[in-house]
Amino acid sequence: MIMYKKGNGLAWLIVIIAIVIVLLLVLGGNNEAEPQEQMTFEGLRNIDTEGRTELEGEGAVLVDLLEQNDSGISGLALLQDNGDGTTRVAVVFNGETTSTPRPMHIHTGTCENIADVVYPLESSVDGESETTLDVSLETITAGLPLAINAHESAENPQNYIACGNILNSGELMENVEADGVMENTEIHMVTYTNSGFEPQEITIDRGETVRFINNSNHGMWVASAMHPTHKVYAGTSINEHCPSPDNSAFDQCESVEDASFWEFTFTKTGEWGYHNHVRANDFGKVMVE
Ligand SMILES: [Cu+2]
Repeated sequence: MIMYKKGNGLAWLIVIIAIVIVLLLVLGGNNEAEPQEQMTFEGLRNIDTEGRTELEGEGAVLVDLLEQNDSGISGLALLQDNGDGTTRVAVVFNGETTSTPRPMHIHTGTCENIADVVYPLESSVDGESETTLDVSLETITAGLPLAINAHESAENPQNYIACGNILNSGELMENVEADGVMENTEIHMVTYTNSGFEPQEITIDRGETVRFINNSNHGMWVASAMHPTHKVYAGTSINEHCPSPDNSAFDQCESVEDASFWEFTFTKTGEWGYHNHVRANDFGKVMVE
């Protein structure tokens, strides 16, 4: 009798687990099939860190457009894949005071070193612009480095008013030569903005590289914990390991302004805290497995 009851209970448990699994699969499948919600200009203007993280989690790319040449105009661009081989690019500007249309393009290169136009965008009018590009977001980000640039007016395109580097929110595969063999290696992106490092924590495999991209208005000097000695990763202090031409100390050893990046390849497993040595309140962590 007792044995029979036990068996019965187990059977019910299996049935319930099976129902839960089926429900999860069905609901999960539905979520994936839903097209991404199109963010309004108003929504983009008022987006917070949580909203940004959510959008980036859905595969969208956000680009901070920083003021150039004292224009007083800065903004945010959102690139969202429409799932049909097209990409929506929505841009909002703050500080816009005239109704002059601002020509905009996606260029190759970075804001520091801007090159040819790859994708023209609709001009921004009253601080708003929306374009549908005939390419998938994957195709766009495969062409990095890219930058979104806004020009003063059709009459004065040589005057830039705002610019932002397009940074892949995920990873970038890069061909690197190791021991004479071309290998595909993963480069993880961390963006340094005016509000700190993003993402603040990442997990990578040993031997992989993290690219720290300065997309802020000030200097970036990535350095291992602890400030100010930077001893944790290398075991040596800043005075002993800087300058570090072999780049083995997890210390950038200098502050670099403008759009630029610094890379570090982690050869030791562990949890490696770091900070911006010239703004030590901004910090992050790389978990190497
Ligand atoms: Cu420091």
